[in-house]
Amino acid sequence: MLRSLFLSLGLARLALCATHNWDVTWVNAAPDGFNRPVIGINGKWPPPTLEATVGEELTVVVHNKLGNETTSVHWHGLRHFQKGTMDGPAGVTQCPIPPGGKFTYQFTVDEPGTYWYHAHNGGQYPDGFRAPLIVKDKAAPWAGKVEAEYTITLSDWYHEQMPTLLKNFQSTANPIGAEPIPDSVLINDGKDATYPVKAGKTYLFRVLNIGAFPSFFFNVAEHEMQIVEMDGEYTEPTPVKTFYIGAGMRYSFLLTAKTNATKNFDISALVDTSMFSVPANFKGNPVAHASLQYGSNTTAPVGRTPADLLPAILPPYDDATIKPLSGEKLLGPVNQQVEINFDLATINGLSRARINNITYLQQKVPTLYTALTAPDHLKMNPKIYGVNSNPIPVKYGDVVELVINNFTPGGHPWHLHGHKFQTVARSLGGVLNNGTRYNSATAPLPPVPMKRDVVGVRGGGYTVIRFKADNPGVQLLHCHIEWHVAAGLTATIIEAADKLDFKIPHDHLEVCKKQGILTSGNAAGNSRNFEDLTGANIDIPTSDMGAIFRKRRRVRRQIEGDGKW
Ligand SMILES: *[C@@H]1O[C@H](CO)[C@@H](O)[C@H](O)[C@H]1NC(C)=O
Ligand SMILES: *[C@@H]1O[C@H](CO)[C@@H](O)[C@H](O)[C@H]1NC(C)=O
Ligand SMILES: *[C@@H]1O[C@H](CO)[C@@H](O)[C@H](O)[C@H]1NC(C)=O
Ligand SMILES: *[C@@H]1O[C@H](CO)[C@@H](O)[C@H](O)[C@H]1NC(C)=O
Ligand SMILES: *[C@@H]1O[C@H](CO)[C@@H](O)[C@H](O)[C@H]1NC(C)=O
Ligand SMILES: [Cu+2]
Repeated sequence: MLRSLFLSLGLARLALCATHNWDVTWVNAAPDGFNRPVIGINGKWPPPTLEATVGEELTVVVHNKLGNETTSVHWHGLRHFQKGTMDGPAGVTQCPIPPGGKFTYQFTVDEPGTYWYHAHNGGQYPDGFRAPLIVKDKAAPWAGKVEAEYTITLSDWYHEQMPTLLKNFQSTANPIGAEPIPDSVLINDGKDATYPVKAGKTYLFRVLNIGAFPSFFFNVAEHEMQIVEMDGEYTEPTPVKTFYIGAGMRYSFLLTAKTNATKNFDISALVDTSMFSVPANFKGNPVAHASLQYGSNTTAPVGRTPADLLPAILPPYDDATIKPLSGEKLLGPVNQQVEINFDLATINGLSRARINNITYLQQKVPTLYTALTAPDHLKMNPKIYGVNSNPIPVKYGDVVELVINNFTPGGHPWHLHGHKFQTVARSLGGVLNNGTRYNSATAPLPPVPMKRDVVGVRGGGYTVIRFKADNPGVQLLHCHIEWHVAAGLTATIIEAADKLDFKIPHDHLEVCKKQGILTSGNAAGNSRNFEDLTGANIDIPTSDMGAIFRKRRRVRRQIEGDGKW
């Protein structure tokens, strides 16, 4: 009786939805001691950690009050199942939100776990617009077993702002594409975070790499971590000494506090400086520290050095050995296999990334809007999306296998929007395992593959992933290193565009109109003849900051005449 009364008053529903109003503005912050403008929310930085419960509807109304930059928000890891209008990448599923503009994101979070949100517009998020998004679950495998839950963010940090860093990076003065090197690395956007624990109790830690570029080795002194979640996917409990976490990835682990500790313990995130073009040019402390604090003793433990950490790091453990708790079996048979061959090339004097010889360029109409407005018989024709969006159509219900071949010597964390995917094969690296290509006919495939939404592809190696195309929409596939996104390391999965069953909300179209951006037509904005791509974006922008960067030209390991990466 009481229940039906609540229902009729709409209270039951109220409990399951939350509205957040965000004023996005510049604020000042000094997370590593250096004061600089950063992008905050409602006057605060770091931006708030969003918390939701699985099944809840979230509404976030974004008011862009930056004054001088456009923005957009991506909900990293949320799949927006069969509702792809809220995913966030500007130029892909929406127009950028102009200064003064308002934009409503509204979606139901249907999967529990550790996610994050970040700006997805012109390389903006490393200026501070990123934070965790935690989807709680009363039925989580650790429910009732943990004393408390903690969230730990890791990131690189820069004193210069992204627009300047990006201009210098994509400049003819930097033809080998040396990435900007961070000034420091942070835990929880600051220094000396402490995590109080009580003897004998178990805690859940959620660790997120919300950075722009490097990976980290994460270790807690003299404590074992039991991994229970990766990228929102519950895993079989897996004990590890250290894990390696690339940009965009998340790991949750259980840690049981000692019963007889007489001191506090160092928590370390060691940045992988080998990813930097010249490791010695990183001038910060390569280890970000926090402390595991026992009882009332508030004295910080002695922070460990990279040399101290080395024994715990080697040999590097392989995340592919961690299985999803669901036991989900290898998807198959494969209906469509796509090769993603990526490399570097100097185009118009700029260091660009290419996928199958094409560098990604945003098109004149957001790709989702092209899909929604194209005639039915052309929706799955890649041509209409523009050759430089690297469009890959996949059919509804198909098991798709992506073979990602890395023709650069560096490792890259690849992210797919709209799905958690299975990783079915990964080579050790070296120029495609010394000439051995992935062969689906002979490769030994795991019966239960690991599942996540960002996966490492080793330098000169391959990683093979599978997913079921059950989420019609436009899903980006890209390296999560923000510099590489700027250099064009992105493809666009045109997922069952012939089965799209949603409409664009009015305020989404409004922000386009305000800026004169077309909301219908092919990649070139032609809505009369979708097969005429005249005017589509095919030219690499030539930005050249010139002299400043030229002075700091770096000598780097070269491969086949290209840069390192
Ligand atoms: C926008 O304004 C902020 C705050 O004054 C400033 O720090 C930032 O550099 C500006 N951005 C651009 C692209 O001019
Ligand atoms: C705490 O107990 C463990 C396990 O019994 C033992 O190995 C360790 O030496 C003890 N440590 C201290 C500081 O007493
Ligand atoms: C408190 O913790 C510090 C750091 O681990 C340790 O050096 C010190 O011995 C501890 N003090 C006490 C009274 O347990
Ligand atoms: C890429 O271009 C090169 C020549 O520039 C050509 O040899 C190669 O076959 C092309 N590869 C693909 C996948 O189109
Ligand atoms: C590839 O071959 C080279 C030369 O034979 C060898 O030094 C290297 O270890 C090999 N790499 C892999 C990943 O097998
Ligand atoms: Cu990359």
